[in-house]
Amino acid sequence: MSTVIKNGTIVTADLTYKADILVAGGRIAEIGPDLKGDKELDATGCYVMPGGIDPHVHLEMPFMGTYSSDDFESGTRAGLAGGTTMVVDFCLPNPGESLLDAIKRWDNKSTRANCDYSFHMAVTWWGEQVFNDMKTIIQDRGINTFKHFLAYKGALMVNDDELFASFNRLSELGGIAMVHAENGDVVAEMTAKLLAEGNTGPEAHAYSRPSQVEGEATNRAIMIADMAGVPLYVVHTSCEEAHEAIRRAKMQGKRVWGEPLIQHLTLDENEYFNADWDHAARRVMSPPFRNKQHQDSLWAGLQSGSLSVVATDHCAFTTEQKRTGVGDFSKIPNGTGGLEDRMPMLWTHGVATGRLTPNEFVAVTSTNIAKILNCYPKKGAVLVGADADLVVWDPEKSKTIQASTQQSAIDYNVFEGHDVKGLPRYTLTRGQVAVNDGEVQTQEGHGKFVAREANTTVNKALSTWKELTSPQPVSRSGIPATGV
Ligand code: DUC
Ligand code: ZN
Ligand code: ZN
Ligand code: ZN
Repeated sequence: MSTVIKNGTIVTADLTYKADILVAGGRIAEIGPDLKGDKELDATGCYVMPGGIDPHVHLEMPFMGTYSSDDFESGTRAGLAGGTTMVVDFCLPNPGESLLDAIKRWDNKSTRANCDYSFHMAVTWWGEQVFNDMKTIIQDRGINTFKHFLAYKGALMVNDDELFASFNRLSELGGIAMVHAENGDVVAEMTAKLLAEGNTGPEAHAYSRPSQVEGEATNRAIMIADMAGVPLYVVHTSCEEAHEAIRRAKMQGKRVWGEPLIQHLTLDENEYFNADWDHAARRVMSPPFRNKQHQDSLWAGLQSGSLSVVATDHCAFTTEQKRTGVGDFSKIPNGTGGLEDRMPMLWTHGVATGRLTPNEFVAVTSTNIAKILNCYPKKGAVLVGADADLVVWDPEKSKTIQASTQQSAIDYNVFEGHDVKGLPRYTLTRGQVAVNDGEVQTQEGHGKFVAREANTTVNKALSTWKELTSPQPVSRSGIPATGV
């Protein structure tokens, strides 16, 4: 059965034009005027765009003594409701566990996905097994991105020697390095000091991770990636110091990308102050929300292209889960939701305010990350042959965000009460209608894994450094001339 999307305006990362789209067999079969299909979806007054890709989610993730509450079913349903048609989750091996065993657990969880998905692999420990498994994960499993936590000391954190070893291995194999960039040693010290001084409330979480810890770790990761010759993707860039390091690296010709979250773009540190315990704790995430100056920096980065992708780090915990941290902020499970709201919030605060063009919106919500992850143009494109992951976007449709009507499994929403204008009329996942005239009609298990190949030829870091090959012995004789 074919479906035709009629009377809409197609918006891609670089073009805006009027045409119909014929969808058949889960893919885009034809783009042009006056197309006919078995079924019609009316896109009058709407933009037809590539479905959103959220490259940073944690669904049913074991973390801080519990599991994040949205799983692959509710998480992808939330995504589709908001126009997101693909998510990328992080597979987290336990200490000492092989990467191949860890991926089996993620394979089992993800069978319930309503839309397509892929995985990043996390490097949570280092050893010969990980070194060997990386090759299999890249070459046989189609996972070319590896995340490293520079924070969460004593749990997920890797040290610089491990980081350098892993980056070198990725450089050899054509993978992409990712980092959660916060200095975990400094955070641990500051946390202990704050607690010892009696600062136990959720606002102390923000004080324990100032922007400098992120700026330092981002710059360190960039320098280490440069020495290893590996491209680097910095997740949840939340502050000017980190953005500055990324900007500088880009100007120097290094292949480095930064990913702000919709939460950091639209919510600020006041959420932790003058707020009751639950309100503040529900917003505890790492990095924490920042002040307006940092927000302005992130918006400027999206406008200038120094920041490339808007994600969510969707990692949703219920109020009950958050309350584990009453009396000790360091025990509050870190994480916030955003999958359903990323696209409407970015449209409302980005496009409707004139900060971003609709084409830039498509670039930062879908096309840029599809290219970085090496799944373009299967994803992130409106092209014949591409997967029919599409959103028919109604710029006039509005709502007030409310937990009571959301798809997510948790009992609150960090954007509660925000008005958004710009919502999906239809969302299609590989041609199947998952949002039908605003109504969510997902199919559990419809989602398929998206394999992504490594790119060994062009995916090197574009460092200004020479390749660090074996050093040549230098023969010197005599006394150096003055000044040498
Ligand atoms: N930050 C969070 O807030 N939650 C999940 C992991 C992370 O890095
Ligand atoms: Zn992180
Ligand atoms: Zn994360
Ligand atoms: Zn708002």
